[in-house]
Amino acid sequence: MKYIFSLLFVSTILSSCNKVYDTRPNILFIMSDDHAYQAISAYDDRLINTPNIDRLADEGIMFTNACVTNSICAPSRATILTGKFSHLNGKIDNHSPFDTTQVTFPQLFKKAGYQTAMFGKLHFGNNPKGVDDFLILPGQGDYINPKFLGKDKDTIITGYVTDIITDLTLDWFKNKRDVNKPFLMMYLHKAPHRAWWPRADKFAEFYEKKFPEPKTLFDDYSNRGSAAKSAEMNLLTHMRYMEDSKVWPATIKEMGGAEPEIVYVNERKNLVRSNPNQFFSRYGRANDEQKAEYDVTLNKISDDFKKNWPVMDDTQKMRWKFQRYMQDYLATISSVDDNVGRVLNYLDESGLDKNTIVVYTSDQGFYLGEHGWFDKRFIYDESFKTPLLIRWPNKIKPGITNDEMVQNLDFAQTFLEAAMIDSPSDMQGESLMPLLTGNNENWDREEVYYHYYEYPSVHMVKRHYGIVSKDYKLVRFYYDVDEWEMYDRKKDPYELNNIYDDNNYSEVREDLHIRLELLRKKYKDSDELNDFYIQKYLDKNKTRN
Ligand code: SGN
Ligand code: CA
Repeated sequence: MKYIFSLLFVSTILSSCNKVYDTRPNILFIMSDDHAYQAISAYDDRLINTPNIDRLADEGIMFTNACVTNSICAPSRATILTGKFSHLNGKIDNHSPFDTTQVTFPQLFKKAGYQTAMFGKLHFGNNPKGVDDFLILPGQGDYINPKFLGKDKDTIITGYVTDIITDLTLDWFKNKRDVNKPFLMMYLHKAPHRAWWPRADKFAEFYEKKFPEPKTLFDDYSNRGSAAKSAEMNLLTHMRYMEDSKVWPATIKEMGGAEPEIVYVNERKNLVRSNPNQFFSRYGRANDEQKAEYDVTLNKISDDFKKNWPVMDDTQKMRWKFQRYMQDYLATISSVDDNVGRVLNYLDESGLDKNTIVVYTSDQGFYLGEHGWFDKRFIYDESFKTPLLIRWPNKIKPGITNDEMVQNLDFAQTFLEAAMIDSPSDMQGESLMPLLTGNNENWDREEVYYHYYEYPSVHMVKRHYGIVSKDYKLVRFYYDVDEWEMYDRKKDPYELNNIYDDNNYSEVREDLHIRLELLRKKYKDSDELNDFYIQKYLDKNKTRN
């Protein structure tokens, strides 16, 4: 109700000049897919320089403990849209359907008179609700000459996906924006998702670079439970020379016929082998001219592989794969950064910057070789945390850093409050407004809740839930095991020592157990719900067989 009054207030003052202006702020929500905070120079400048994304840190707020509720793509997006945990919005993993009858925050913006649009990767559905205009990638989408799903028709657009999503966004700003309405723009990048295909010129540029290895690249997973040991996301064992490192399929064949290194037996006792079709479904999208450009670097990679692979030991192979991984991953980030720059420049030139809240985040973090891994899913920091930078001129003091435990769960309510729209009472987050406006004394959250479900599935990260405060992390892995882990985040920032059974921490442990139970009650999660989702998984698999 209070917002209705403030709106009337704004309208009345301005209508005295014979025109009613809507002064509510615009929102530009920029999200990339799998962008690790380690690959944003405002957070960490050892790997890459991202001057454009860094502008948001310089001119706004940077959260260093921002995290997700469930570190995987579609569930993260469902949480962002609904303001609810996975166990309530039902999108617990990438496979389960999203219940489109639910209220999502863009619908509330549209209803409240905002003009709304979405371009890029959503990851589920083909008809996002609450957006006036959209072109979205089907599922994961493609990097090269991607297909987009539209309101009226689908279309294939020639070019590189990150540039295209930006072109669409800029075109909307320039040609479709209703100047009488505030806007909500969801500008959603596909990059840097696996298989990390850069634009051809960046591919060539980054192939020449060498990157520092993380301290835990050769982690042996000792002092932890079975989940870290059995996950299938190790660079040496599970990353593929062909599809990931981009060695030509023909070269792989020539080198070993049966592709000795690339085949492994997974937890489900399946033989996993490289799939040339997967390689060609990506590279093969390029037209002849694009292929010619890619081929220059692809040939270099394969020549190098041919020369070095036969004489490399496992340590050297790990290092080789790490460099290849970083070269491509960071090359895709470089395009994201350039394109964010294009959009920020447009805001400056058009004057829209002054009344636009710009948010940069990712659907989760990612491992860039930490613990020897790629991918995400775990509650361990690199995938649990996510970048979060917000600029809002005259509201957020430029250049501030904040280490509160904030979550993607909070986004919907934050945006709604900023736009003076009431949020539904069943949303589970908290508006970040006190932290944005420097009223930190009005923020009293001490810990957050996390729950990951997608198991058994690709990368084989066991189901787990837990509580995380600035100081500690307590986690329960369940389903085919029942194991607890606990970490001292301040003393053990690399999370190498499970202190669950350490008597020096028994009081902290008991306290965390109680707090975890309270959080589960508060957010309405329970063992019954775990059983419900496990049964759903089992039923689905039964019908499949
Ligand atoms: C694909 C990837 C996985 C990734 C999932 C989920 N394999 O299966 O590495 O974890 O998507 O990603 S790939 O060989 O097909 O690239 S998510 O971002 O959609 O959650
Ligand atoms: Ca993702």
